[in-house]
Amino acid sequence: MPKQFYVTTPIYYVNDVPHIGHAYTTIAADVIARYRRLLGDEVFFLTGTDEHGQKIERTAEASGEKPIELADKVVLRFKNLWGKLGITNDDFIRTTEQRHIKAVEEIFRKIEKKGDIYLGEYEGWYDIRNEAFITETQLEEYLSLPEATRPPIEKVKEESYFFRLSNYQEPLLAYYHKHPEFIKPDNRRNEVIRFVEGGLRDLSVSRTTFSWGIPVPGNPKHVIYVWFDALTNYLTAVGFPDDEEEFNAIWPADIHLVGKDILRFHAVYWPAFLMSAGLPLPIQVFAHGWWTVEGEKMSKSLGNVVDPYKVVDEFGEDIFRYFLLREMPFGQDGDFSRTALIGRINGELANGLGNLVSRILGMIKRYKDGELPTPGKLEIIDEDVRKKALYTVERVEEAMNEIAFNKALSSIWDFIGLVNKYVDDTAPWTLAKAGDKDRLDTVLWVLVESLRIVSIMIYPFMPDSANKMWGMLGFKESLESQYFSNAKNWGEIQLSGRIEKVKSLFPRYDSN
Ligand code: ME8
Repeated sequence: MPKQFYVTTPIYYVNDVPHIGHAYTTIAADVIARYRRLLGDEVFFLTGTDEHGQKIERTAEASGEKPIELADKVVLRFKNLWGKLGITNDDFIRTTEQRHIKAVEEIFRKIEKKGDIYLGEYEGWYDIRNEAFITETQLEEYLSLPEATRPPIEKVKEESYFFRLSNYQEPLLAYYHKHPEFIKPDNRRNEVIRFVEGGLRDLSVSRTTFSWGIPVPGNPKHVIYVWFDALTNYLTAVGFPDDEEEFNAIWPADIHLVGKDILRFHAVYWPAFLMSAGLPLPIQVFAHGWWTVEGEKMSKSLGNVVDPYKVVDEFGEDIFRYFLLREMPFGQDGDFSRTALIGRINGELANGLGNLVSRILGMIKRYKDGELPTPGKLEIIDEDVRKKALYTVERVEEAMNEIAFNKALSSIWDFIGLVNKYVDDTAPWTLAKAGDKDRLDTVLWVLVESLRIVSIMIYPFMPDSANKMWGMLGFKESLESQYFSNAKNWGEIQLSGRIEKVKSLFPRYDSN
């Protein structure tokens, strides 16, 4: 059985409701999953929630709830949102599930057996917001931050189990060098390498001063460090430790998508735990950038947190998906603003794609009574569209391989621009008036073929609009039954059907 393509998002903390950062990574993962399925791959797409730890325990306490009650409530906000955003995850993992507790206990035992866990005492600082132990060097960085944005830190002194992370400095560096694609983008990879070269201290992997977590096997006074617990989710969901067959068919992950702030956990701690446990390492960890909002850092205290529910209710899932992936190159930072959003909707979606679709379908209704045209001999101007279509599909493939969503979309939109121009240049209305039926049919056919290809290419990004477009084209075969390679089969596929109803794909918005 060929290995499944395995893509993950971080599992999100349930102390807070979903925001644009959560939506961003999850949409990106969904686009990759849909694209891979179009390529014909078996895909396993995982997301979920991170429900243990001191932060969740404290948040629950503050609202007079049990941690599990808080988790049960917030998890629905995530699950419902993924439904609204068209997310096609194959599983949803919660770290409070029994299957996960078992997996964490098992990997802890394996690492202990290897001799990489010992009992000691942790004395130092802890950042509860990020659930992170702070080294002396990091402490200086923390103290240099403006107080308003600095995560609160607390001094901790307690008995703790440690993981011998220091033993993994050399193996990790060797691994990064041997696998340059392991950490992306390259500037982030260099940061991680510098961090590891600076020396690794053993990592505290248990706490005793609160209880909301998975007890250390054999010493229930300790709960396992929440990041040790959370990272293991990627194994739990694919059958670890009991279902070896499933595990071998899916693990290792092909790509872990993470925000830049949690790259260290995924690119340093996680591979070290896996090496220690004798398990294969993920193929790639890709760190994306952060959104500011209207030019400002997004924060609860500023009250500018973007609520994905509101954006979807106002604009719909596809527009949100499109904007997030088009506006900011994956891996860099960017800004979410209403002006930019409406600019892209009006310019690229309503005037660009929407207008093209309604123009073409309107002409086929008018001149052909909705019947799909068949072509005569192609002229040079038609051949140019064909060549550009093929060229575009290849650019999209390249861009998707390097997780450059914005490049893929901008190539597709270059093609849309070219097809719009082709309509103006060939002026089908003049052909209709002159009664040049053969030429008119050929031009309309080139246009239908172009829209067919555009539908396939935009499907991973805007599944709903792609399906609507495909449906309006009147093809009997479903878009979901297509492969990405069909976008390269210009003129080779005979799809049957007829155009019935033409509706507008995207509304225009007032720019104020
Ligand atoms: O970190 N722009 O959970 P979390 C873009 N439970 N992304 C943003 C963002 C912004 N303004 N703000 C936050 C956790 N994010 C852990 C993960 S995985 C084993 C455990 C991203 O709920 C951030 O980079 O805090 C991170 O990837 C996610 O949202 C926040 O997740």
